[in-house]
Amino acid sequence: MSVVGIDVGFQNCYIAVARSGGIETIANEYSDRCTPAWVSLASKNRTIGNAAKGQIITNFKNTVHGFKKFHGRAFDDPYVQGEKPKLPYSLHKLASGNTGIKVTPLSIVIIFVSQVPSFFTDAERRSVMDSTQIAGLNCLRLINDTTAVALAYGIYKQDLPTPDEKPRNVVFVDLGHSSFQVSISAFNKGKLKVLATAFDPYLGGRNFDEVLVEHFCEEFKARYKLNVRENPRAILRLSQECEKLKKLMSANCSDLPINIECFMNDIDVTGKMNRVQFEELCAPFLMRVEAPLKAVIEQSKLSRDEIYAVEVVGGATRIPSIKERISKFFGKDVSTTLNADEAVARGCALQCAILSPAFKVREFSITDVVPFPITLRWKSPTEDGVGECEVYSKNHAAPFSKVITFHKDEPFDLEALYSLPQELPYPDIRIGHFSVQNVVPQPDGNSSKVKVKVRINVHGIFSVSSASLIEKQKGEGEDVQMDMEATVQNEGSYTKGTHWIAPSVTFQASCVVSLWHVRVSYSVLCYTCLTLSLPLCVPQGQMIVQDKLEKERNDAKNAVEEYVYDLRDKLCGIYEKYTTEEDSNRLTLMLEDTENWLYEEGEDQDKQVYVDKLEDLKRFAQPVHDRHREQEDRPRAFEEMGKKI
Ligand code: ATP
Ligand code: K
Ligand code: MG
Repeated sequence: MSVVGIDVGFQNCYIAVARSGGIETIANEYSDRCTPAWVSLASKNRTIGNAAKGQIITNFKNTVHGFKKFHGRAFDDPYVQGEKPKLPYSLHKLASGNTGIKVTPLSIVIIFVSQVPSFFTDAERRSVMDSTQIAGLNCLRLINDTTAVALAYGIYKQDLPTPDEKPRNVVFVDLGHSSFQVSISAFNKGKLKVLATAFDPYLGGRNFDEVLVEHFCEEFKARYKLNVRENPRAILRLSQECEKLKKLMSANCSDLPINIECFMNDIDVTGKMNRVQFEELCAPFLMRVEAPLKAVIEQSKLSRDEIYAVEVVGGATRIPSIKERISKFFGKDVSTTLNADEAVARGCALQCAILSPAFKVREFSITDVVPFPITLRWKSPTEDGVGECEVYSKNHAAPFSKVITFHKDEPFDLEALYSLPQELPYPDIRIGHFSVQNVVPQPDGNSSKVKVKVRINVHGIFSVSSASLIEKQKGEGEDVQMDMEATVQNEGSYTKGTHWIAPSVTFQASCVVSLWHVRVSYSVLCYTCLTLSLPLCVPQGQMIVQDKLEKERNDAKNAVEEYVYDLRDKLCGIYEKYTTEEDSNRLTLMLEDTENWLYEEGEDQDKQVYVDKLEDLKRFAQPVHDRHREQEDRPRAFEEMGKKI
């Protein structure tokens, strides 16, 4: 058994492993502990990490990054639509309504999963569970970024207050490439309790890169008359240079240069920027740092002087003015005692070691929170047609099960949804639809008591997990629960794809809850790291099959492409004298159509589609082939005949 913690960031991935000597962040084949969250698909192979990132300029259409936020998202989601024009690769709508990435739909996450899975809340977390399942990984827990960091902070502290003393309250801030998360945890010996979380799901280092890109696009337009926006490769190169510049400015106040040779139209470009200018340009983003800090402290009901420390992690917290703002808000210096890049992965590995029987680790209990309140809704003949109750309030402890009692004389349906649409990063508030079946009235005709159990599990996933009917015993006024304790046969079944198939839940008793529909297409930003335990040799069977299929598909596509080029060459060459002008024009047109098709609709089709296409082409061109062969063969035949004679 290997005990592993994985942090799949929007930009960077880290993997930590528990060993007998402690937690170790492992290095990739480039001896780098940071692996870019990039995948590149060339026609015949795929690359991951640094190698993939290296292909961004040459193979930008098929080099994918930033896919973490597409987990479980509907294609029509405003976030997805907003990202679309910024991406060098294309997105498309899957049959389920979810977002697919055009290189090889679905398989993008699968491919990555073999190395490092990624994920989030209901829809996203389910999507991640699919991915880990497909990769054959055994995911023990999905854990909050900031909660993993809190664990990495707390577990080694020898001087935490005893359980009956006042807890030590620590703020954790994680500003990554794409999102901003804050939490407050209360520590006592052997345990941590998250008090509150807050976030800006759309604030991260990338915004600062984009500000610089925008600035230099304008500048280069004015100075060099270059329309950079029209050239995706130039934008990519400029983004890389701007990110470097941004990092340099964190350590340096003076003017810093940006130089790109042969940027566009063989023109070399140069520019400069200093930190003061940079902060002015980024003011709108810098201003957004405060809101989550304010929200988290208000929700925790603590005063600022009850905060013991403010620990910052995530690459973008290195921007000096971000640190200043955080420090000013809490009225104390920020601490950087944790490894800003690796803390999440290390916390995950620690959690995994705690959960794994193979390791003896100090016990440390974690209570997390529900980030968004959840409501159950049902049809009701009395309460204006609809009854509802909030089952989990904001910051309610998680994982957590609850029992809700209904008085019913027939089967009924329950709908779970997020209570506060304005708090969600997505427009879709639905979580799931559940049906409570086999409910009958009491023998005396009165309605029955039905106890319904709801649960937020250890991954932060919500479900209606069981229901039971309570029968009144004759003669006695008391409720007695009959022997109909529910047994859930399987907690959920996962199928290939990015959508989750509802679990079939069966009960021994007459009362059944069946989840008949869960189509989730929103997600929440806080669950972004994974604790998983995987056998020493990861079963990659499915991966290999997937790769093999992908290779065959690509080969079939290439065969079409090669045929197009080959025939085109021959039409102007050896076939020229065997085709009429009309035939030649017809074939040329068809080749052109096929070529266009390959770059558009035909870019991403099943193997059979390419095989059929090739057959079609060959059939069309057959008469020309035949005529050519006949002509070639005739003299040869004569020759041979001559020899015989
Ligand atoms: P997320 O958590 O949003 O999914 P991530 O985990 O991939 O993203 P991190 O690795 O924590 O993100 O941070 C990457 C970001 O930090 C990038 O935007 C990067 O440019 C920025 N960054 C790293 N070092 C510095 C620095 N010295 N100064 C400014 N920004 C930096
Ligand atoms: K990271
Ligand atoms: Mg991160």
